[in-house]
Amino acid sequence: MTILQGFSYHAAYLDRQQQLHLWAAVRAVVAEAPFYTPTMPRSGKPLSVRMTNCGSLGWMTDRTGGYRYQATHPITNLPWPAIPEQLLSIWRDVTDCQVLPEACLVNHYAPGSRLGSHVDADEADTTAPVVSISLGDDAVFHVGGLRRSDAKHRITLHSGDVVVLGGASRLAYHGVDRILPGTSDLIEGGGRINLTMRRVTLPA
Ligand code: MD6
Ligand code: FE
Repeated sequence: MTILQGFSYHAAYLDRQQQLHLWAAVRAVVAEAPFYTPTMPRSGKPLSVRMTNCGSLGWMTDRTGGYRYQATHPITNLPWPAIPEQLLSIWRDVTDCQVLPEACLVNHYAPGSRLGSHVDADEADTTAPVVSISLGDDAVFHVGGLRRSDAKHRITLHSGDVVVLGGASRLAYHGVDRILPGTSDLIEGGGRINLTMRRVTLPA
C-alpha cells in the first residue's frame, strides 16, 4: 500500500546525545506543567495516556469542556511553558512551514497505554503539518487514510524517530496500538514520551 502524500518518516533523526538533551528539556517542561490524566468528552472516561503541553496553546480534553486548545494548564492554571528551542529547530528542519508551531502536546505512555485511531482536527489551520517526536520505549504506530476503515500501515517508532503528517496525510487516521516495554533505557522507569507540535490558529 502507499501512504498518503505528505507523510514522512525520519528514522533515527536524533542521536543518543540529542535524545538526552531533549529529554532534559521535557523534564523541565514537566516540572513546571505536571502530567495530568485527560478524560473523554461527556463520558469522563480517563485516557490511558497522561498529558501536558508547552507552547502558547495546549491541547486538552475533559468531561465538561471536550477537546480544545487553551492557554493554561488545567490544574496549575498557569500558562504552558515555552516550546524548547531544540523542538523549534526540528520543526524548521523537517517542514517548509513559514510559521512556528503554537502548541506542543506531550504524551506519556506507560506500558499498556494506547491511543485509539484518530484524526488531529481541533486546529483551525489544518494546512500546516504536525511533527511528532518519539523518546523512550518503542511504539507500534499506525497511519491509514482519510476514512477510519482505510488500510493501515504500521511502523515501530523508536526513540529519536520523527514523523511528519503534512499535505494530504495531515487529516489521516493514526494512532498507537501498543508500547513495547523495556526497549529503551532513555527514560528512567521506562515508558514512552511523544511530542507533537502543531500550528493551531490561521495566519492573520
Ligand atoms: C504518538 N501521535 O505517536 C501519537 N498526531 O504517540 C499522534 O497522535 C500524532 O504522531 C499527529 C501527527 C503525528 C502523530
Ligand atoms: Fe494525533
